[in-house]
Amino acid sequence: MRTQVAIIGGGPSGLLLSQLLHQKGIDTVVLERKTKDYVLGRIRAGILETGFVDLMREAGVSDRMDKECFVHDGTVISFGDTEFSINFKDLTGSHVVVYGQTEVTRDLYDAREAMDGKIVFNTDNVTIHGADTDTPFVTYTTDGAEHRIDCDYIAGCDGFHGVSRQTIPLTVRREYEKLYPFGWLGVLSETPPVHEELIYACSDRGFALCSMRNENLSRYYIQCSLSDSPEDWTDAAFWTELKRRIPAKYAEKLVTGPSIEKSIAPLRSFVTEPMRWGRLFLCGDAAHIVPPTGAKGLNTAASDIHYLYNGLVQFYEEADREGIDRYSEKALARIWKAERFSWSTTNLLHRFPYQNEFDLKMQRADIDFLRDNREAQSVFAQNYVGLPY
Ligand code: RFL
Ligand code: PHB
Repeated sequence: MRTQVAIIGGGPSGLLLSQLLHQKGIDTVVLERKTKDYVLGRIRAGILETGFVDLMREAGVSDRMDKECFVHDGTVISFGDTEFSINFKDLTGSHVVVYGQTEVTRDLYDAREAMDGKIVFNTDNVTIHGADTDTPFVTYTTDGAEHRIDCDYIAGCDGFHGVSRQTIPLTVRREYEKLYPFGWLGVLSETPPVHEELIYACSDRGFALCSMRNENLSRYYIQCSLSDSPEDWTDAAFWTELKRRIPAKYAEKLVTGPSIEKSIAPLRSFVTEPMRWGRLFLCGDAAHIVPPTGAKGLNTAASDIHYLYNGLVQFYEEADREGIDRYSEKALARIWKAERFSWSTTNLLHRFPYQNEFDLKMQRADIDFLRDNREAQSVFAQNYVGLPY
């Protein structure tokens, strides 16, 4: 088989790239290790920057999102029983939207299928060959048979545990990582959200987040120990702990119900450099991870896709390699800023095991400064709604 761009990974990054390139007449094949149902069963991000929304529109897959998403003009930050709002609209003129990663992925799959896009599921042993030559190809097996795809370029959209990053030799690749000493326990429940805006809650007992998917679907998180497993937490224990971490006014009106999903995610900051090796480009979680506190994971994947898509179009339409040659540099410049925001918001709002009384006072002073200072709020808001591409 031959294609122009072989895409490894059928998550949001790979599907969005495939769909955008298709609109420009550029041929792709997507290789996905799991089944479609498995990919759609993962509950992940919930907040989209307007840059992401614009890309979905450009890809021609925004109809349902435009109808069903919720615009959020601000967010609440609380500490103990005190709270304040950061008004994105006043401070930046922009906003974010609530539309889950599951829905984004479903819309992209629907669009790819409607256009007969080539997606191969259940692929094993995906291997990249000759990425640093002019004749790269990818091999894989499905149902015991080996296949080969010859291509011009390879997009490594296969997430943190994929093969693409590992293909880049260690003599070329440099990795930067920070692990945090806690995880997030997340619960999805068919209950109305406790508040119309998200609540990022810092408390003596640890961090909590009240988020949502729609009027009757709520997503809540609490900071938990890395040694915990979801089975350690009954629904009742989860709700009790959440209520203790958010202001009483919200705890009193929180509607609880059975969890329909419960999982723990460890928190990590990670960047690999460069994001290009010859004809292989890394995108999304394959190249970088952020702790979810700033809601940047999926959104940084989208900015990578924006740079790569435009670079590839520039190459195929104008025979100009400038965009692809500068892909890594452009993507990394934006990613490091999202890494900084996600890291600093995580530090601001979580309890760390080694914090002493002085550290706690510093953390509280940071939150008070954000509450009282319009410029500090403006910096937070600019980062949250998304830095320009
Ligand atoms: P994905 O979504 O991981 O998709 C990669 C796809 O590649 C496939 N794959 C392979 N396919 C073929 N061959 C191989 N060898 C392969 N290896 C892997 C995988 O099956 C998968 O389908 O990466 P992508 O597309 O870059 O998208 C990135 C986002 O998914 C990610 O940034 C966010 O979901 C991060 N994230 C969150 N971000 C937020 O903004 N807010 C959140 O609340 C939030 N929660 C989360 C998250 C990530 C989590 N992970 C990675 C465990 C919660 C979790 C649990
Ligand atoms: C979510 O709704 O899953 C969500 C929202 C905001 C975050 C992280 C996760 O910062």
